[in-house]
Amino acid sequence: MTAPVLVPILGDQLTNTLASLKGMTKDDTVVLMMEVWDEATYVKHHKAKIVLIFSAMRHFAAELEADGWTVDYVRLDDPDNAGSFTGEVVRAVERHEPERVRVVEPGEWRVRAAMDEWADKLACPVEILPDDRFVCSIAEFADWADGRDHLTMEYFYREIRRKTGLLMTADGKPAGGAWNYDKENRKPPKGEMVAPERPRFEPDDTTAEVIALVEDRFGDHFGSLDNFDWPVTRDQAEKAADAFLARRLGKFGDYEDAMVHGADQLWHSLLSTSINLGLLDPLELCRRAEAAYDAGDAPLNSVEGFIRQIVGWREYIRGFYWHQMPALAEANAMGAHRPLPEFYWTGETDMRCVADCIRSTRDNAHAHHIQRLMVLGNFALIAGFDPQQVADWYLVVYADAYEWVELPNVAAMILYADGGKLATKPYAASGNYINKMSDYCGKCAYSPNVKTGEGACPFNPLYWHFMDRNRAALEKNHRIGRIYSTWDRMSDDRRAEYLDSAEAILQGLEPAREGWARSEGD
Ligand code: FAD
Ligand code: DLZ
Ligand code: SF4
Repeated sequence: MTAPVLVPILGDQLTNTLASLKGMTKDDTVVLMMEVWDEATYVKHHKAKIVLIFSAMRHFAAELEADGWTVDYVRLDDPDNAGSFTGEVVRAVERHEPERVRVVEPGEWRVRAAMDEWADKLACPVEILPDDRFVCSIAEFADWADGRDHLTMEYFYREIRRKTGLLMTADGKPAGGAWNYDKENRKPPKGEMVAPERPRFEPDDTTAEVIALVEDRFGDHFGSLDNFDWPVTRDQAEKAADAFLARRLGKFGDYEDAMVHGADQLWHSLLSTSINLGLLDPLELCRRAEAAYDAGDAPLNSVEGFIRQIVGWREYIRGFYWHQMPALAEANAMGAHRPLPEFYWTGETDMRCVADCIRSTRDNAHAHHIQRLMVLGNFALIAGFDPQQVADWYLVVYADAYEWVELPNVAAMILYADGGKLATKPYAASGNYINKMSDYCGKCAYSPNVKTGEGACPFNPLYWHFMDRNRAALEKNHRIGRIYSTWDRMSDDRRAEYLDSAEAILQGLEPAREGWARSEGD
């Protein structure tokens, strides 16, 4: 073989049509895949997240080999493992003496910064290709965003609908006459709330081997491996998608914002882990959902809602990340500095909603969107937790978390730490919202109807504490200005009761011990 082309494929690039493989011939290409310590520990990822990624990587490598590609796969327990992407690429260049390195841009800023140094460190040229698994490139998003004060997702989403033709009529109008059926995505959980079960994938020998490795090397990381059943191959991911589209898409729209104690899946797709790894093509999923609508098999509020999450929110969040980095990682427009409390890691709290979301997070490395946003995120916002600590938590605990998707959701969507570029107002809410959208409150130690003092739902006084302490920043926002009229109409004593109750709750929060998210000393 003449000097080959070395094609590193990262853990979230498990797509057999990846840009770096396109146009390559199998006999002059060496694919490099690397399990590296740095990636597994830059935050102490949930054990199930590491198992998912390593197992999916091993399966993907085997599939590429079966398809005729040469794969140089470096395992974590290889005694010569250099511990980092850069170290492993340097070693691989020494082994294979390639003509060049050809790689797809990574998802994360941190990795891009390292990759940009490869050209200086390697004895061959480096070609970094755009990741064409997104509908909107980083450059296209920047063109759309530059010069705008508010990066309203809805306008971005309409552009993508036009670009892809998804749910568009022949004369360029949105299907059904409206762009967005968000108002039809908010049914509270009433009556029978039992959704068809998703397929579960028992660990095979490869996954079992990885589970043993992770228990051995990362045993002190957060989370349980008892329920591990994520799809780890394209075939499994396709089965999960088939089951969602056939059996749950229909009610996805109605119950998108509903929460039920102990019901971790409801009508959600649970496809984010597979999409983010590259096992599923997001645009193809949307086209399949659209076909279900065209065939009369699923209603528009569900199909539009699902498509909006994927080609709307997911694409927008990724563009936003690259547009706002690196400042986004440091952003703290609300001046929030309170340490994250220990119960975010242990789940030991009397708040039934929070405890249930953290249980699902620990057991499944997953919680659904409204749990992440309106329970865990809302509490972090109104209690004023430090954005970097909150971002670390979300990056650790969810199996679908990579900084490009986690950070905008945390810093900009839930914490308003970007000062309102993404969200038009903070997603702050009292216990009423959670009571309306869930069955949590009935058996809680607190009551959403008690506003202050003994037995009060903590979300109630913290909501007003948040509004009061951030008045200067929020009062001029026309979407929340009227809230201050309500606050001002209360008597001085009533306001003091709210603030005193909130202070008592905040004083009672035990800060998390060091070492949950990052190794002590990092
Ligand atoms: P479904 O409810 O079935 O939605 C369908 C798909 O839409 C998802 O699979 C996902 O690909 C996409 N999607 C929906 N909302 C978003 C969003 N806000 N941003 C990006 N994609 C979206 N999603 C991640 O993939 N990784 C994360 O690290 C992540 N962190 C989050 C942190 C916070 C604070 C919040 C509020 C949301 C976060 N999300 C994240 C978005 C969303 O909660 C998850 O994508 C979703 O819960 C995954 O479950 P699902 O596949 O069942 O989603
Ligand atoms: C998250 C993760 C982990 C835990 N381990 C690896 C790894 O060992 N090798 C790898 O190629 N990728 C891993 N990943 C995913 C990477 O962190 C991800 O590809 C980059 O952050 C770029 O988004
Ligand atoms: Fe959560 Fe408050 Fe309801 Fe308890 S009463 S479940 S803390 S919203």
